[in-house]
Amino acid sequence: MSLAANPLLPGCYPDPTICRVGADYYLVTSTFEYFPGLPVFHSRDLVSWQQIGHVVERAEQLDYQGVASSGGLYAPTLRHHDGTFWLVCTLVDQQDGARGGNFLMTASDPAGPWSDPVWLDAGGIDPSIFFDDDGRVWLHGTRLAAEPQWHDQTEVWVRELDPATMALVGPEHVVWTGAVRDAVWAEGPHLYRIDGTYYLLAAEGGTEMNHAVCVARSEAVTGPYEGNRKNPVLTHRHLGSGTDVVGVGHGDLVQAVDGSWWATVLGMRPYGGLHHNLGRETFLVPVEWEDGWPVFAPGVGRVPTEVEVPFAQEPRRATASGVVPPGDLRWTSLRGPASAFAVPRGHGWDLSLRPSTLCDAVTPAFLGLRQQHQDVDVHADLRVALADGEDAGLVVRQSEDDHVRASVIRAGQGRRVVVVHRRAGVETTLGEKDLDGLAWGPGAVGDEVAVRLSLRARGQDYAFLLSPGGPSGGGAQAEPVTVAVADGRTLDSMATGGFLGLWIGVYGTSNGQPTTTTAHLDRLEYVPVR
Ligand code: 6LW
Repeated sequence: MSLAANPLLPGCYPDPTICRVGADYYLVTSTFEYFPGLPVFHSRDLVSWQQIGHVVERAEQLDYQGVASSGGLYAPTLRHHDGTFWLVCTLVDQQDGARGGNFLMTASDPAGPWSDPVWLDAGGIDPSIFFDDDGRVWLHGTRLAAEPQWHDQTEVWVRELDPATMALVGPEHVVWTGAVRDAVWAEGPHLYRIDGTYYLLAAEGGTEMNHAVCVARSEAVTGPYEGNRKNPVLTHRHLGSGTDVVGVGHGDLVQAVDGSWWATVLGMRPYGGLHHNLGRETFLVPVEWEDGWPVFAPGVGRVPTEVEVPFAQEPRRATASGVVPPGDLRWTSLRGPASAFAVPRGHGWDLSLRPSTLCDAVTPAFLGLRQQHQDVDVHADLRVALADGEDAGLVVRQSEDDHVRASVIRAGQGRRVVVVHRRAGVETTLGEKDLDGLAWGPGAVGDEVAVRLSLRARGQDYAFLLSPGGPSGGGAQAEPVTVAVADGRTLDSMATGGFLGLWIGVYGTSNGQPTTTTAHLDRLEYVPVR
């Protein structure tokens, strides 16, 4: 027996989808504008999870340049059938909708490589795929109702997919609009056949405080579906905003090797008020069957902090910590591969500055990791000889319009570290230090400035610190200087809108000018405190 600690995946890992192949479990989550996209995790026991790859890792696979933050890759579904892994997902382009739609990719190894997309002739979001025992394949998804009876009413549709041609065939069936009248966004549907009955699991209420998991069943895959009178079968919406986990919904079911049932769901952990800077995270919930219906977290009725997994042998996963080397799968860029501007070197990266900035919905020179812990220290040892008008540094990122940058800047001969808060597109300087005026000097060789920029996140206080850098690791010895403290309550999606948790990363830009400058990130350390 072993205990799974919830969340299974801390940080921005929303819309989890899970499947089992023999003794192996695989899980994928949404990634929106980040690249590589759709991380694939593996476990042998539902307790310890290791990332093994990404579904989207080639620029040619999908083009999401220009797609603004919180557009991009939404709510995937992962399934395995007959030796092949199938993934369906939506690329959302909120700007003009000219690109994107629902697509399907396949792989023989879930670690990759995954195929190029096959675009599906189906609108809406949250596609899912179901392989019936009789060999037929059914695609389903959600979209705004054509003739809504209430605000944000959606409908879940089901249509057959011909796996030979990957084309949708036959009539479409609208099977579900939610369990509760007036419920917004019946979404994230998944079909299963269990003991001969078809089950439809779907979220509703929207992916914030009113989120819920509901279930319906039918004798035929195309319906009619009968809702469970106990719906919603899992929600935290009645627990109030003061509860530890909120917004629980978007479930997917898996049966373990021993016959037991489990669900993955998303939820948020607010702190410092109703703010959830880590985003929507992946949780595990035990499921049992009673009278032909699933009961989520029996006897408890809510997402447990720890889940007993009787068949698990392995210990809990080690907490992520320390230096994050270039090969670490946590590194992500934006909308395209980091190889366009970054080269691994030693424990870190050489980062070629780009004219694009963090405010542009393209691939700026940015490399970051999810903030996975409320209290965390992140240290970036950075060396750079900037040209006039360029800047490079550490950033806490929600989006193009909302982030805080602690940057080395050069204006004329003056070199400074400046902390700028971009909030809803408007920039405010929170603090600055003149590097040339500091007693310890910038640790510079020639024109090069060597500094350690640190983020010390303690709850909603995001302090940006500066200490001397350089190969001697001076940053570890000198007492850091606080440049500014940003209020994290302004950065989470409750404050900014959107679907994402925070990322912490490094960046460099020439602010629109041609450049040959390379910033050297000697190493980045991510050290969780709590
Ligand atoms: C996703 C929807 C949802 O498409 O949020 O929580 C949307 N559920 O199913 C974006 O993650």
